[in-house]
Amino acid sequence: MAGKGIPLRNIIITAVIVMIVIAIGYYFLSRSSDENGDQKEDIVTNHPPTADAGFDQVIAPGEEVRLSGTSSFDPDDDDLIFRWDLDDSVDSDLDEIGDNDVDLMGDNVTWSYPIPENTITYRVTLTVSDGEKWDKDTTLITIRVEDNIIPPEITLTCRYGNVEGGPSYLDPHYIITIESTTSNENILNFTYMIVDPEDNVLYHEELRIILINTYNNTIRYRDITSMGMVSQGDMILIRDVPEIPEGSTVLLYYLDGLDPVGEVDLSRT
Ligand SMILES: [Ca+2]
Ligand SMILES: [Ca+2]
Ligand SMILES: [Ca+2]
Ligand SMILES: [Ca+2]
Repeated sequence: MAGKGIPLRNIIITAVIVMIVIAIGYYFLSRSSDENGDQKEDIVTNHPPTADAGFDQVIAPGEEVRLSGTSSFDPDDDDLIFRWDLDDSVDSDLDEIGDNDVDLMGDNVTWSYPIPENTITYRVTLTVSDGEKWDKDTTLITIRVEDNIIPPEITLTCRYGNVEGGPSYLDPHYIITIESTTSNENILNFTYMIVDPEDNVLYHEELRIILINTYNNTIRYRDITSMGMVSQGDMILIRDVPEIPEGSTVLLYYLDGLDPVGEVDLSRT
């Protein structure tokens, strides 16, 4: 029993030693191979940058747009080159690719697009490069043109005479008629002005003030067609009183417009 026990113990001890040696060898072997792997990767791998062309922007016509690519980054902290293509629908360098043009360079750039007639959106493409690898990003620049307010054009005529109606209409009046208007617009949007021949302003107020048709008012707005709107067939009646002399001019203004949308001289002929 004892003779058999000794070789068995030796075998076990030997086996354990061998296993320890193998484990230690494997540990060092694997560690050194990892280190070699890492070193190898550091040498050959340049990571590409990530481009960030910034937020989409809405600007007014004629406003300068500021483009910033400073949120772009490179994992290796390489210096980056920034190339901006300001309009992907235009091929500035004539290579038949619309979004690869070098219209501007730099991390922060400014640009003024032409003033458009209607709202327009440009797709801007930023390409950032670390000299070897690159990335692209796009941002949308919208130049918003507000809906144009188109004022009506109003044709006025003036005749002089009596008006059908109550007692004060028996006095002669300047009868101003809206002969035509390019659009029916709310009376609240208008002001009127009466200036005498020396350009002194006799009246300047909102048209709605004279809409209330009381007989004794000097000036009345007769809202005959399309109630509440300045429309063809409506009349402005001006009683022939001394403070509004012949040769004065009646002017209609729409909203805050500087130019009158209609005017007529007061004439008795
Ligand atoms: Ca890099
Ligand atoms: Ca382009
Ligand atoms: Ca191109
Ligand atoms: Ca009307």
